[in-house]
Amino acid sequence: MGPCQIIDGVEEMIGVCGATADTVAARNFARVVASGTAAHTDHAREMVRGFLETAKGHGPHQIKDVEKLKALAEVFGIVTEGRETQEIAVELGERALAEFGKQDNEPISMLKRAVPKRQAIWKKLGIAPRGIDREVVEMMHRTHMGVDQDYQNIMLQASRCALADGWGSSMLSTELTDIMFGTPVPRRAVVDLGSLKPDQVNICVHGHEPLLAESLCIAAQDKDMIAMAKKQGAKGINLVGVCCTGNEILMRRGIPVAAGFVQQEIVISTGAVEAMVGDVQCIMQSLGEVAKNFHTDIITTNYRAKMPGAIHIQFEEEAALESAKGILAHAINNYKKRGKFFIPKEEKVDVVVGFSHETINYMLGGSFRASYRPLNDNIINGRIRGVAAIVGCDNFHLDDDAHEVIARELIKNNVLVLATGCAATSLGRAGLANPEAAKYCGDSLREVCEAVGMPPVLHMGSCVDNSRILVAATQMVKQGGLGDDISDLPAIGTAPLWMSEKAVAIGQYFVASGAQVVFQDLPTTGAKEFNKYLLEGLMGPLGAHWNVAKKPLEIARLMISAIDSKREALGINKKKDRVLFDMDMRRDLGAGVPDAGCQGHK
Ligand code: MSK
Repeated sequence: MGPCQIIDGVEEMIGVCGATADTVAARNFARVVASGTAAHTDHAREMVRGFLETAKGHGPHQIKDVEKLKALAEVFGIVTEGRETQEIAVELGERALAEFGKQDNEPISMLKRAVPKRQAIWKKLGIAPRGIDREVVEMMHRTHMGVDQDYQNIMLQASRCALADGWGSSMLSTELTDIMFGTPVPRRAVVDLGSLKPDQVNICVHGHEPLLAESLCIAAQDKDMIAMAKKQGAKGINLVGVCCTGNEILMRRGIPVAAGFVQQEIVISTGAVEAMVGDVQCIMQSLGEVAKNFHTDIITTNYRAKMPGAIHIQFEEEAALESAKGILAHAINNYKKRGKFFIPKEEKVDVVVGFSHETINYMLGGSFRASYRPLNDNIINGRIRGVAAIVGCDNFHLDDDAHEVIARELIKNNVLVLATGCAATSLGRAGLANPEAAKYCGDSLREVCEAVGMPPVLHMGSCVDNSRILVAATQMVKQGGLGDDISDLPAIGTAPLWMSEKAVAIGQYFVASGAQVVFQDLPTTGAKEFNKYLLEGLMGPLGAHWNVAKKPLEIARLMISAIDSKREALGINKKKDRVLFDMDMRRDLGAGVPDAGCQGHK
């Protein structure tokens, strides 16, 4: 009678209640989506609450991107003309907070940003999310024993729940975080363990919510805190990031990322870290055990996430700066206890990060005529074969260079790569997120990268920031020439080393938005019909489906072949003679290429 994990064809083919393997697997899969959505949603709620406090003038942060504030206010139908920034921000914060607990049946506001065809698909299927929390609750209810027994119907709610994440909580979090802390712009930074400093107090910020990390960044610049560090014999305070909170401060402040998910224990084992400060998500319980061998303190800061062996110092949002200083003081007092340590010198890789969807506009379109036109034109004329997202976690299932192998194969075949999360850290470490990596690209992508000075792998932020990819894909469709829905774009995503439930929620919101995704496995293979439905059947209602490929190169080739199929459907797959660029043509590249739009595209 459960909890049920039954497998097609193995002795009992149905549960005592009559549930089939397909029903059971669909329920479990949908619960994974709900859990991932809940994680992003709870994170986003904290960010919205922090934004509202900031809008009201409380705390150490400010409204940094007023233009973006107004643009988002318009999505919510908030009047901006003739109003003070603070007034707009407070109304936006309140409206955003209401999206979580909305009880009417109207779709959440951000869905309006999607292209009309996709909105119509959601409406027809009845999967436009209504309230963000409500979709998680309904998913949990419908997968309770004896409720929804039809795997196709379960997947409708799984899609609605995932969309509440992608177009709801994650998108709200990214946008409001940008407004508050600044929309990322390209900047040089470093990744990996070499970012630890031998003669400074090293503090790692780990987890996901940038409210803590940003407050620590401000506190670390405080002259009293620096003086305190010097009194202990250190030359200063060195903040570095781990996992996605690292990506948040890397994107906005250029603060280095020391490690992704799988290296979090290694950072401590350098012996050079005074404190690892975490909030929520992806923080291994083993850190406490590893830290016992060193002077490092593990400091938990969120009442939701405590662990044995850690010190808990609650981060109080209402007194953010004071909380941050208290945490830093604790770490500083640890400096004198540092024993033998080892910081690998050779591991210090340059990256160029900060590719928000707005940056892509300016980068390719120029500051005077920012648009996605040049990107679309370069895809239409074949210089860029398509766009691939490499996102999500790292784990120990596959070869640990899977991200790199996939990315190298993609860029070699002229596919532009967008990266987020620990995948982006890993690609940064592999040396692919800087403009010099253009040399690894196929000829035509290399020409584009060199002309614009951009890396072939664009670091777009943390795992919550996958919503940037939804916006970028939507902009590409709206720009014209590449069909009228995300499902028409020569674009595809992968999370080859996924391990977090959030990655499954992300995968499902991409599929429900019309984008194909590839994972290396799914926990559904024991239920043949349901598995087939995920890998093929979702194409019918959603225009996209999941894919599975085991080996990194297989994943890359599947992605290239999916991109080519979309190019063929758009009629832009004709091979073009290679044209050598003179200086004028290179200059023009940023504003659209001479023969753009002449390819007979739709
Ligand atoms: S931290 S969810 S391991 S990307 Fe966002 Fe990295 Fe995956 Fe956690």
